[in-house]
Amino acid sequence: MGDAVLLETRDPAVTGSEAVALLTLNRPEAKNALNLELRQALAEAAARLGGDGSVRAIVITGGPEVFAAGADIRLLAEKTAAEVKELALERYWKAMGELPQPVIAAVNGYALGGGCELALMADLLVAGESAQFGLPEVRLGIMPGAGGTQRLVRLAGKARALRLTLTGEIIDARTAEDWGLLSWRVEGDATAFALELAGKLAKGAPKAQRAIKSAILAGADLPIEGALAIERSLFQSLFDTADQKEGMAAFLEKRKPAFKGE
Ligand code: CO8
Repeated sequence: MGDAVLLETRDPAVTGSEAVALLTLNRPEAKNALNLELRQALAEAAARLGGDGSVRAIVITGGPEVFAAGADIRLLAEKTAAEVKELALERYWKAMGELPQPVIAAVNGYALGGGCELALMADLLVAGESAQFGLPEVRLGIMPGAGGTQRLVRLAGKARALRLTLTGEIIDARTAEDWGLLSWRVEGDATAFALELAGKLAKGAPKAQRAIKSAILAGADLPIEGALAIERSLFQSLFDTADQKEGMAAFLEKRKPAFKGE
């Protein structure tokens, strides 16, 4: 994996749980621009974490200064359409999109282009006060290509999605919050908040969390009847889990549940 992405399991003293993984994009000299090495490292880290049942929540960050300044423009500058198709950049996002655990993006500084798209892929988006979001591809003569147009229009609506993508405007954390892109806007650094949040999520019931992610993500783009059927089926399936028995017993016995992911 090299050192393009740093993967750490967090100190339980910080998060309250050792089941939290922190992924840090680590190409500060290029503002974490997503070159192939960084994309590959991200994909490998995501695949590893997705298969590790002991990891219950994942934070992805670019560090305190910048989240990511987008696709590496040096990689794409001379490419033809056929060559970009051949690169199949979408394959590097696949493992990230399939993570069963809750994924939190902690954004400080710029999240632009592909960096913004990566942040929008997360389940929960935490922005620090320095965060800035944009899909400025139009200024380079291209357009977002990793879900940006589609995720943005679903989150913020047509008026704001077209405003951001046609003008290349960059918006601050407060505006991103107004537009519905964020789960939390925090004072100061986003990563500290995200790690604390991940520690809490890591104590939750993993199968219930996974079912909730599936229902919301798969259901959001379906007609309501089909979406409700998915919800109903996932809801019912949770009654065959040990964690449902534990969660309800703990409530009735007035104690904290100890979920095992079973
Ligand atoms: N690609 C390559 N290098 C970059 C990038 C980038 N996206 N962003 C910054 N860098 C490099 C700079 O070239 C510079 O390198 P050097 O020191 O060698 O000159 C270094 O990082 C520092 O950058 P700046 O000096 O520009 O730093 P500033 O603090 O002045 O500005 C900005 C920071 C505002 C982030 C500025 O660098 C910038 O505007 N970057 C480009 C942002 C952008 O246009 N992003 C969109 C890229 S296109 C895209 O993401 C398409 C996604 C499609 C994905 C498809 C997947 C399937």
